[in-house]
Amino acid sequence: MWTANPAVVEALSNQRSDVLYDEAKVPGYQLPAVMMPQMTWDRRREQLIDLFGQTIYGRSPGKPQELRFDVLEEDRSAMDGTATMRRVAIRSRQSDREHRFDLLLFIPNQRRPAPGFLFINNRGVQHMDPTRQTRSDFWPAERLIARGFAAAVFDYAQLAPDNHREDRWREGVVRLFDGDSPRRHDSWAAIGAWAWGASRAMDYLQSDPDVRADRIAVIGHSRGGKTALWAGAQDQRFALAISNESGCAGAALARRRFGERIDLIADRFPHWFCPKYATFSGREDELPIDQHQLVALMAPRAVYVADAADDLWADPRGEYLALVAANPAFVAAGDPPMDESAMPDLESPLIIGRRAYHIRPGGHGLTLYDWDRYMDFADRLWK
Ligand code: GTR
Repeated sequence: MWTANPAVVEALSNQRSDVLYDEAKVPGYQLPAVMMPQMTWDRRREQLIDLFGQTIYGRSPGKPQELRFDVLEEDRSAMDGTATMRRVAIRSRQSDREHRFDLLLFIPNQRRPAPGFLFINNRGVQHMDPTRQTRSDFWPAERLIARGFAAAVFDYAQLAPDNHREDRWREGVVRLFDGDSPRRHDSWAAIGAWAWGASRAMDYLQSDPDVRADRIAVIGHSRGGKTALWAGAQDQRFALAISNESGCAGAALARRRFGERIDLIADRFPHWFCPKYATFSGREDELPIDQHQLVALMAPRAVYVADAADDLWADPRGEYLALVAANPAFVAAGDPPMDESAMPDLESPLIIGRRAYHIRPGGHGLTLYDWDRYMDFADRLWK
């Protein structure tokens, strides 16, 4: 069973004495129930999504009044002839306002229609070069194509700039829907906007005959991982959600208060959440929900949660425990339960039915090791 390296715990604790990195000091807590007696999972799902919307991410609008896809560019012999590249403009219209963001897509020429990974790119367009002159391990498109997966990506900043100064984050789809109206306690914000983008990308993927839209994983790293979970929870078309080191407001249990906490995240990134969220700073036990329920919302679909050993800020154990605490929803779907005391060691991926977990050595990042494990899991789900 994995336990944090004491030297890492000590170093991080010395850096920030106000942050909890010591497992022995985690407070006792009681998690809210995943399922409710006398309530179908469909009904409970709606209720939970409503609660996450009201409390953390804000309530998202659905499709805009008008939605259009324009293929801007196509190259049938991309990646040395192994893939077809498409660049698609996804255009929305709502009460006389317009918005556009772009989806970049590579489809393997050997496998059509192809299952795929939709990546929420939170680290800049240098990781998604359509010409492939610049390549990146953060989004290793060639590697996905070589294993027969379509690789789709969008730049999250086109949906909502990741910047709270002068309300810059409103300048994407938030303005499209809300104009300049003042925020309510449950208004959506940047994470909601990025997740909305994933659903509009899925709208396009469903229209592309070369893609198996019923076999799409939505994946993101860190803030992108929080977004992937929220997108997957709300949009049941995603067959798999992958959270890479998503941490606080992602896969990590809030009630543990380990590593990053509500007060810390809401202070630095107020634009990610609805205004209500910050009011739970220091009152984690009063949250009507916790993150294991977000993970559970993937049931009966699949979910992969992964961590890095030195990234205690994201609370690896708290993420594993969230996956375990989602047991009722997955067991009801026919999976075996996961075991609290069976957190796997480094580089020993654990797959229990529709849930998977791994922790690798090293720090915060999305690596080829992580991608390879995600593809292994997808192969297994969709063989
Ligand atoms: C950090 C933030 C984390 C995580 C990370 C990232 O600064 O505290 O919640 O989202 O950024 O996105 O890389």
